[in-house]
Amino acid sequence: MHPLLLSLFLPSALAALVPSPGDTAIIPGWHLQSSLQVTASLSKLSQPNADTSSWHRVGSRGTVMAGLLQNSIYNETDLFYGDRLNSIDPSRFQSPWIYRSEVTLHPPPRGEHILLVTHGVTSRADLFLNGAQIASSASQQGCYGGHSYDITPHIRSGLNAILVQAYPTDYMADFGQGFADWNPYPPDNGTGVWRNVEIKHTGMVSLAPLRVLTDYNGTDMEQVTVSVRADVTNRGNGPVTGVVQGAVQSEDGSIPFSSPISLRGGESTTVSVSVAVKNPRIWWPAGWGLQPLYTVHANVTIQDQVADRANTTFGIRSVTSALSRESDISFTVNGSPFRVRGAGYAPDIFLRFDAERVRNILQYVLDMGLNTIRLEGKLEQPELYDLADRMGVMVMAGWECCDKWEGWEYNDEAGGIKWDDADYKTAEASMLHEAEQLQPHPSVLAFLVGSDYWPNDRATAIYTSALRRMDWPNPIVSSAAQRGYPSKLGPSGMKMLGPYDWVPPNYWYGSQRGAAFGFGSEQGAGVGTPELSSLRRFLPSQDLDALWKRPDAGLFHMSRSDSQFYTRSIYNAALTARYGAPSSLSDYLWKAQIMDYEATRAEFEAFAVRQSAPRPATGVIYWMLNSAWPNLHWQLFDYYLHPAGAYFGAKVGLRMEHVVYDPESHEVHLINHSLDQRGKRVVTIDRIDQQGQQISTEEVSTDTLPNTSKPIARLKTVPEMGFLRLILQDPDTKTTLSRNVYWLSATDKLDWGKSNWYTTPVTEYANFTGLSSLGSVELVTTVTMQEKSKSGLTIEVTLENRSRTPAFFVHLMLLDSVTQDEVVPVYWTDNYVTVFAEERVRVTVQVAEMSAWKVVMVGGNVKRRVIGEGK
Ligand SMILES: *[C@@H]1O[C@H](CO)[C@@H](O)[C@H](O)[C@H]1NC(C)=O
Ligand SMILES: *[C@@H]1O[C@H](CO)[C@@H](O)[C@H](O)[C@H]1NC(C)=O
Ligand SMILES: *[C@@H]1O[C@H](CO)[C@@H](O)[C@H](O)[C@H]1NC(C)=O
Ligand SMILES: *[C@@H]1O[C@H](CO)[C@@H](O)[C@H](O)[C@H]1NC(C)=O
Ligand SMILES: *[C@@H]1O[C@H](CO)[C@@H](O)[C@H](O)[C@H]1NC(C)=O
Ligand SMILES: *[C@@H]1O[C@H](CO)[C@@H](O)[C@H](O)[C@H]1NC(C)=O
Ligand SMILES: *[C@@H]1O[C@H](CO)[C@@H](O)[C@H](O)[C@H]1NC(C)=O
Ligand SMILES: *[C@@H]1O[C@H](CO)[C@@H](O)[C@H](O)[C@H]1NC(C)=O
Ligand SMILES: CC(=O)N[C@H]1CO[C@H](CO)[C@@H](O)[C@@H]1O
Repeated sequence: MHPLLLSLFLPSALAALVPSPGDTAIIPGWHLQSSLQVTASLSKLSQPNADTSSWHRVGSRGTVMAGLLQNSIYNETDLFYGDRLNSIDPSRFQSPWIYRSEVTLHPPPRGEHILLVTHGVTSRADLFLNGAQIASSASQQGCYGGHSYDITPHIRSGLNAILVQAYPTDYMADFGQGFADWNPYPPDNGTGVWRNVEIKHTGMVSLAPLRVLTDYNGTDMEQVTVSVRADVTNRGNGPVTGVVQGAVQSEDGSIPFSSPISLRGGESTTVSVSVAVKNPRIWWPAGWGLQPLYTVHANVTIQDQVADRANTTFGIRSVTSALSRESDISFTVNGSPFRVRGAGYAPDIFLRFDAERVRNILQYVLDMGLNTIRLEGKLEQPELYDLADRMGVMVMAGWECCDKWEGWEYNDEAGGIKWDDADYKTAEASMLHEAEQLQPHPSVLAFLVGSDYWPNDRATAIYTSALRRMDWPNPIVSSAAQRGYPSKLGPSGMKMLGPYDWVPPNYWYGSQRGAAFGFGSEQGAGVGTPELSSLRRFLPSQDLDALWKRPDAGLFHMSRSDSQFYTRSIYNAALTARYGAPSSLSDYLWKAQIMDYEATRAEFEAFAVRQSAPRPATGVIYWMLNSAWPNLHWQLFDYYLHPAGAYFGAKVGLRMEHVVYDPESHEVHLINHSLDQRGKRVVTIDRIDQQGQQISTEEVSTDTLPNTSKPIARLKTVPEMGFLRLILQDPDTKTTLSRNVYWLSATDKLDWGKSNWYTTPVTEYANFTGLSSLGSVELVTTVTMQEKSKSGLTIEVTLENRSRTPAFFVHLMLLDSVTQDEVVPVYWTDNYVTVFAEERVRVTVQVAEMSAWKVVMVGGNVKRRVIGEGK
């Protein structure tokens, strides 16, 4: 082994990991091996001298599959290609796997303690230290089961061996993180030490993670009371007195606090200390304001000696929820109605956590104009919540469906397996642990204690008392659906009525099922087709062919083969009927991007239009934001972080100030999601025919109001085929706030009565086939680099017509001139644009630093060409 690598795994014999009370350290890495490869007993193997040099080396946290990938036993590029994931024999994951580490520790002085702290091991684990078993899988259960074990009596001076035996995971029988029908399962079902394990050194009294409550309620307050809650435990047998002290810190300075404590032997209690924060800095979701954060540091001292320390960051903000007369849930943040515009987050299929990747994902969330992500039972690493706090993205957390987590009397979600007494204990430990982790984060909007189904009364009591125990400051929602509810919590106020597969844009303007009223917890037209550059990385040529030649083919990179969404049949039937049969793969993908753009734009627009309706649309979660692996649907950008049609449709539909056409009422609506934009606005409504001839133009002057939508005009006739261009301007500054182009035809006819849980069928499709035979046009383009700095570059592209015929759905790509690959992450202000006669459309693109670039333009009726290059 490389000496450098070796040194990473052999802790220096001198430096103890946690020398003083108050110190906490993550076990930095593990040796990993299958129990099938191990002959020695676990008590032998967990002795410091056991030889595991032939085992795999892995980092501080990772599932078994993540570890095997890290050790090149498998290759990700290869596993993601075609159906090669199927080539892995799952039987090697049906036996336990062993994680072993050695760390330097010293037996602490009398009265001090060393704790081993877990945050969940999937599916359950036995823990050993220096030959002794310190916990068994009877208690260390579930991917969120966080526990701490006092290991003081077993500590030796020098190297100490820690061994974790992780048991296999069956999603139906064990508390893991399952993927339902999202994608094929990882062969190990997520088994292993997927979250960090820590060693903590405390004095006689230990301090649990801090919780923070404030009395801020959304009205202007000159002073806010911040209460810091700390659970203190006397680990000794005799009484002890001491002081909990600390400070709340911000840019404005530091406010100290302290509170004497007096504990009997073995006693635990909660200390609550309050400080007054004058002129509080309020935390806002992005788009509404800044994200100022406060820090609390606290310690507990006994006779002036620090026994333990803790710290956390928090934000001052307030979240509430309420049910309307129709039982629709709505949220407020800092007193203003917070319309959830969100999407479902997927972790990596092997649960690998790359903070930079997650930061990019959240940056895409903000770039599109979304304000929330939903974690459907995929509660992440702590870094995700820190990022969300700093970036202002709200997080709707909760448990997952379709497996062990919902093994209730009244459903068959867990394949019929019901919870036993031990399961309720695991659920309680999981809820306590996750609530404790999430409690101080200002980004957390709510916790959903059920997903497709509500928890039974026994589980509800356990969940709610665990949340209360952790001073949960946010709404608790009984499920993400309307199927039923525990009386203790009442109706969820959320609907889960589909669709999950393709529906036409006017679906969202209906009055049934998933249409834009109330709160849709997971719904969408299922779109998210990647562009060719991404598809080539995971689809063999026969699958690329199948995409456009075999519309009903099952595809391994759609949902699981046993699911409704294994084929693209519904989508493809609509694509062919509406845009014409694909003549090639590139024609198919061009049409797919048009379909995807229309679908996401319409969903978000309808929820925006209906936010001020008599039965308001209060929130929507698009199903989904991203995928766990390279996928063909249910995503707003692909696994490789390439944004395509679905992304830009969403981005248009989510604009802060926007102008929208309702295809059912033929009304034009002015949308405003902001809280502080007020003033005169002018909307220009142009009707243009397929040849580019202007049919009519109309200008409407109006005043805009915050957080509302209102109708401002109505089209009198709708042409068989043509375009509608809406432009929203601020007349004072002459700036264009939104430009929105629709292609119109007679709308699709929906057969609502034949709706099922995943779609509503169409009996007559819109006819956009004419768009394939628009005459070819030439665009005059200019590409200029506006800014180049260490932080990246900004390039401006302008597109100007040279003919009367519209240039339809023009895709712009920024390539790295060296690799010829598209650059990601990439932030285009707009893309897939349509340019009319006498019009100049200007867009900009921002990327991180790069050496040489070129911009390529491609579209249905413009010739593919490089339109600009630079260094
Ligand atoms: C995985 O395989 C691909 C090609 O098959 C290769 O280019 C890549 O370097 C491999 N990755 C690793 C980590 O070995
Ligand atoms: C993973 O979970 C599924 C669903 O419960 C189960 O059928 C499968 O056997 C599990 N795989 C392993 C390796 O245990
Ligand atoms: C918020 O608290 C202040 C001060 O206690 C009170 O006057 C106000 O009515 C409260 N507002 C709401 C919305 O509860
Ligand atoms: C304990 O907290 C007090 C008050 O914030 C602080 O002054 C002191 O430095 C802290 N001690 C340690 C060791 O962190
Ligand atoms: C806060 O506590 C964590 C451990 O929970 C520690 O890693 C970190 O260094 C502490 N931060 C400060 C500023 O003390
Ligand atoms: C937002 O709209 C609501 C009506 O839905 C209104 O009561 C509230 O005052 C508005 N908030 C702001 C900040 O204007
Ligand atoms: C949205 O509301 C804000 C806040 O009042 C206002 O400044 C802005 O002009 C409004 N925009 C539109 C399009 O209504
Ligand atoms: C769709 O429109 C085209 C003209 O753009 C027309 O030729 C065709 O017949 C129409 N298709 C149907 C099914 O109406
Ligand atoms: C740059 C350019 O050629 N612009 C043309 C756009 O189309 C109109 C006619 O509709 C011409 O007048 C412009 O010259």
